[in-house]
Amino acid sequence: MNRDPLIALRPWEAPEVTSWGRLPMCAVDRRSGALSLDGEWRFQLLPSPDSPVTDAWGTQTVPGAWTLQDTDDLPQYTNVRMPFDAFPPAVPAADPTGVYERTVDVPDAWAGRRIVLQVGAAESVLLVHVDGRPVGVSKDSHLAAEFDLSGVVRPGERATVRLTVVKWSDASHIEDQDQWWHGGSTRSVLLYATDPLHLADVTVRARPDGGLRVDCQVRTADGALPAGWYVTGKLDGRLLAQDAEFDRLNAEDDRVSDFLGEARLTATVPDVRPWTAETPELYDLTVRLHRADGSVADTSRHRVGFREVEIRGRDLLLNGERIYIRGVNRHDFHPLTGRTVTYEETRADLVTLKRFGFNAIRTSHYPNDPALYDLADELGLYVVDEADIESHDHAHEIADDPRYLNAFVDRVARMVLRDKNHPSVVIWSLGNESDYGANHDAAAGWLRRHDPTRPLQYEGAAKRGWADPAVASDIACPMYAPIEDCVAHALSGEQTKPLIQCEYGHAMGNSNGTLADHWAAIESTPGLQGGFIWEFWDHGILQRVSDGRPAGRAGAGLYDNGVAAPGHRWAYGGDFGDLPNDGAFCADGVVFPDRTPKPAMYEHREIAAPLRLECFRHEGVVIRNHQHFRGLDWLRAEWELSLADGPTLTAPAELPSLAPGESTAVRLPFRLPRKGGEAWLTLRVRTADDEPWAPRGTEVCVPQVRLRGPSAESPVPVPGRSVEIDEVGLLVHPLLAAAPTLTLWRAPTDNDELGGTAGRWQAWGLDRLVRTVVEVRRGDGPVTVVSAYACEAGAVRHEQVFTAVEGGIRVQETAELPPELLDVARVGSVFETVPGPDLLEWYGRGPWESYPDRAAGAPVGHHSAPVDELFTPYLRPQESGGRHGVRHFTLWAPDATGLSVRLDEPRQISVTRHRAEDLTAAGHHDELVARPGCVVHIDAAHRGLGTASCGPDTSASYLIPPGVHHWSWTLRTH
Ligand code: IPT
Repeated sequence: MNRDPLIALRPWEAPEVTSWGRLPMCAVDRRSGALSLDGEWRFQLLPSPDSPVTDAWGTQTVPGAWTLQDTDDLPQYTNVRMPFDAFPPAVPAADPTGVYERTVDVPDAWAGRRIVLQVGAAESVLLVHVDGRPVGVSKDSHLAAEFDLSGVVRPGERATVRLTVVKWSDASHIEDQDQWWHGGSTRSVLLYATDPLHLADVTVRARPDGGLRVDCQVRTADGALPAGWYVTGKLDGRLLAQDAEFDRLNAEDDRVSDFLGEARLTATVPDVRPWTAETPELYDLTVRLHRADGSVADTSRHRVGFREVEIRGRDLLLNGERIYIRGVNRHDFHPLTGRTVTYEETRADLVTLKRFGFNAIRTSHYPNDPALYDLADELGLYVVDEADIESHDHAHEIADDPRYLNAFVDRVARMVLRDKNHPSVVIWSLGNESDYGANHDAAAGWLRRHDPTRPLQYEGAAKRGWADPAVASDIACPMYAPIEDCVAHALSGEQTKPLIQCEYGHAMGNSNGTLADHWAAIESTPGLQGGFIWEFWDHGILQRVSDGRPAGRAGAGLYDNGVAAPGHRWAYGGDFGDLPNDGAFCADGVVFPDRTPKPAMYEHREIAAPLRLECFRHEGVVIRNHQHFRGLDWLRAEWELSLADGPTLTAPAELPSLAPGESTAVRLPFRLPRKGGEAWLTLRVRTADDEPWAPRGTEVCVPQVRLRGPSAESPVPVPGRSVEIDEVGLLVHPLLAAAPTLTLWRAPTDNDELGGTAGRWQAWGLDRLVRTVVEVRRGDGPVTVVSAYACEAGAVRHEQVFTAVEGGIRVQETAELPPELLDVARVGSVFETVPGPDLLEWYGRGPWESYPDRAAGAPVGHHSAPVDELFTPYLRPQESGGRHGVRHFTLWAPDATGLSVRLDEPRQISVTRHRAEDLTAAGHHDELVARPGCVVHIDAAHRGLGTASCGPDTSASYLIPPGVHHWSWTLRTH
């Protein structure tokens, strides 16, 4: 039996024990001036917490997960289910336990001071020993734990700090978030000293009317407070003094004691510049605690934002304004280091979000690294701060289990105590997917008393009734609710709370269909205020293919543009031999694992555009300022007029001066040329100066309006010339390696797979249509080929009429889908070119990938890109690389030969190096082998993408009806 008292207690199977010897959480930041204990620590991994520590030490970098640093305990990915079979609070006997040890030279200068150890994060139970003596225990994997070492270490001497981190515990059952399981000491460790007389906490409240209140808690390490202490503050250099009225009232109420000191600073700041996500104005506050003789015992620095959050009726207001929440769910994530993220990496995440129009983050599903909040304050992002509670697999059992009551209250309270001074935090969240029970109400009760200045939300409570005043959620915050349900609720007359979806728009693979439809509904329906896309990251871990191990920090730089370097891949569930696992469901973000934005990001950017263009007859267009708080002066713009059959003209734009919400008509900068066909007016909008999140000249949005519609092309037949068609009715053409045939199928997207449509297509046999020629009619002019494409669900009649026209061949196609083929992937032609063409030029939506229900962010114009760059490398290969609304395109070879296609009307196309079956067969991007030629799809109709991998499918208007489909195109060679 292990004689260590911390081990003997077995705190890893005792949910009532949330900590022992841990200091209360507070908002005083001790990072600056502290001694960093980050770096190499001696390390060994034990098979269980009660196994004896041996002499076999290796090393590990702290902060870091051992699962990513060359141990045999590898990452495992599960969504809802627990990674082991044991009912809460039990854990398996095999319970990897990391023992970290290092020595610390405690500075001489700390004699007489209070010395504190801070462990930034440990998954999932932390036991602390110093020089062999038990010091403390902590749970709550994503918040720091502090321990007073004053009586334990001696200044001027060396101490040995041991952190024992137990991976599986009772706490794992309430940290069952949809993410990789890791173990380790994953945030910074530090040691700091304060005067025994110190600021134990500081609470700042700053309102947009300039009202400022700073509450200070003053303590000594032990014993009584010395007489005569007082606090002062400085706000941007202006001195604030302790509030005598507060002291007098406290004295009258008998609220002062000789060991609990409370003081308040109050002020009214004139002409305050309020904080908003658009205008993140911050003031520097320094709070000083003085001894009676005026000398400074302690100092605490804060950045203050003057702002106010309130719910009025069913509107969430910031500084009195109803705001839209353009949010995303974000995990702390990095493909090399897991949940260990640096300040710079977090900054890069937030900068990316700002550049793509996001204004809010839900810290799914735990309090994030402290840097996130500092950066959100500074860059301007609203934060829903979420407590580390998710008991998904055993949600129902745990929500009312009194053994977990402490943990629920503790986790919510510690988050609030840490983050309460951040202006960016506008809403608290009680956690995620944990059903709803008395433990939640207990936490909500504490929270409402402690911080009445912010609303709280909890999806599990809200779903008991979006309008129910009794549940612990001030916001109706459903996940993945269909647009129609949200609109219906808002129109029902029953709505009592703002409706802001905590998760929507599941970004798995090629997804985010109907985002624009969601926002059209939100912006036209009072009561709807936005939501948080699920999610920011694709959680692919960089893996060496040779030995299947995580690349870890050695993988730095071994990826680019969303793709892992040769010999590497982005691992998802199962790739580390992890069982059970939930496969690629962790690859569901709007950015690749290296933060490369997916095309869906551009869709979001345009939907969130600060400036809108609205059509206004022929002489001008209407410009609208679509922000809440800012003018347009931070933007500059250029007009573009792009003609389908002509050049793109540009002209400088003078942006009008508009207050938020205002609009005005401006004259068209161009005279529309009589020739040139279809015409689009685009405003290319960039930052006028450096923004904290974007250098001057960064593109912000590209709104556009159509000035003239397409004109139909009527190619002139060349009499007497006919098209070469072989005996089985296939087009013979020197540049085609495979003639155009009918296809009704696409490589299933994650939405197609998980939403069930792919299974139906498979059952029908759409992936293996069998073509037979019914008839080839040849004459003087056009050649008509009638084919039948058979599958389990019936036969599709397909007709192609080939006509020799000036400069090429016109192909007129008709497909007749029987009524059984309701909802196919596409109706279109597919052909392959000979090797050679490698550059695509097109007029249509672009430059990035777009689909029928994700096309709002891709402006119509002339675009070009290398064929290899048209394809989007989703982690699990699937339909990808499509371009919507294409009117004509040319495929060029390096020797300036090529072929072009002109379509009868704007259609979906794709040009890639992969057949649909190649994509379907591959499990990872690195398994794809590029074909030498191009695989070209021209679709009469292409099914929308939707978000059915978790949430609603696409809307009915993006489905393909059975019946007759016509399309035609003209092929020319150059
Ligand atoms: C929802 C979870 O909250 C989130 O963590 C993630 O798993 C997401 O789904 C899917 O990727 S829960 C789901 C049961 C709706």
